[in-house]
Amino acid sequence: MGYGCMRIAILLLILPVLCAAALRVSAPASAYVVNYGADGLPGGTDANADTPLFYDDFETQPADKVSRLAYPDPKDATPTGAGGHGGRYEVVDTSGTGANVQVTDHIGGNAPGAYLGDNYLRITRGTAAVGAVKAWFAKEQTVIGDVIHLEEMVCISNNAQFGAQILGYSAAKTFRFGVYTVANGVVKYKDSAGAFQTLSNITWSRNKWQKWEIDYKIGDTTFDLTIDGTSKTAPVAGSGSLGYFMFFTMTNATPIYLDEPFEVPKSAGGALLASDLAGLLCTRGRNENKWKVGGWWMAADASNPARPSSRHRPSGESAMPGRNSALPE
Ligand SMILES: [Ca+2]
Ligand SMILES: [Ca+2]
Repeated sequence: MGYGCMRIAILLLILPVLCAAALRVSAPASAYVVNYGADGLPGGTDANADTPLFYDDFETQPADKVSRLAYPDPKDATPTGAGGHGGRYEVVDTSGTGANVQVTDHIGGNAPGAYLGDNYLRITRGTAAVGAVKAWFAKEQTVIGDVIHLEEMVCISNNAQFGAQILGYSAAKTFRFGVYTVANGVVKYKDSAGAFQTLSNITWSRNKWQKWEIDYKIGDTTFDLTIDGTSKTAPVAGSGSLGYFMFFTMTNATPIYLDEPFEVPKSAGGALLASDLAGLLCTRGRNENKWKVGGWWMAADASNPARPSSRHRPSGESAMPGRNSALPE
C-alpha cells in the first residue's frame, strides 16, 4: 500500500473517533472539576446544563515560567493559568520562592513527563516549606443534590504517610472530605471525628499516572473515590457546599504530579475544520504516551506503565515525612 493510500486508510479508520470527538465539543465539557447537575452524569437528563468549574492542562504556561529541571529547581514556575471557567489558583508555598509548586516539563528521575501535552504540575515540599495548590471555583457550589465531579491524572513518587492528598472544602474553608495515600497502595479518608480510616479494596500505584475521580453530591454524607475505574464510597467529615479542592503532599523532595486526563478544545463547534482534516495524520507526542489527532491530544491507556522504572526511584525515604509544617487551610 502506498503512503497516500495508507493516509486514506488511517483517515477512514479514525474518522468515527473524530466525529465522536466533534460531538463531544458541542456537549458540555467534562472538565477537571465540573458540576454535573442532579443526575450526576455528563449531559444526562437534568434540565441544567453541566457547568465546568476549573480546568488547566498547564499548556498555556509561558515558556519562561516552566521549570526545565529536576526538583529542587529554585525557579518560580507557579501555574499562571486562570484555572479556566472562572476558577482561580491559590498556591500555598511557605518557602516564598515558588519552588515547591512548579509547572514543569522535566522528565527523568521520578518525574514521569506530562500525561497530556508537554507541561504538568509538580507539588513537593522542602524542609519547613509546604507546597499545596487550591483550585477555587468561580462561585461556591451550594445547590443541594448537584453532583460535583473532579477528575485528575495523578502520579505519586513517594510511598510515605499522607504522601498525596486531595481535599474538598467550603468557600469558608470548612473541611468537607479528603483522600490520603499512605504506604504500599493504601488509601485513607478522614472521618467526622478527625480520625483516618482505611478504604478497603481500592489501591494506588507508585510512579504511574492514574486517573483519580471524586464525586460528591452537595448535602450528602458520603462521597465516591474512583482510581483507574475502581470506585469506593466513603463518609464525609462534614456535608455541605464546596468552594475548592486542594492538592497537597506531606513528603519532602518526592513530589506528586498532576495533569489533565484530556484536552478541552479551545473552540466550540461540531464541524471539523479544513485544518483539522489536514492534521488527521497522527503526530506523536513528545513523551510517546499520547497522540495528537486532528488537534486533539489522545492520551494513552492509563494502565500503561508510566516512566520511570523502579530503578529510578529515590532511595532513603523515611516511613514518616517531616511534620514540621501544618496543613494549610
Ligand atoms: Ca448532567
Ligand atoms: Ca499538560
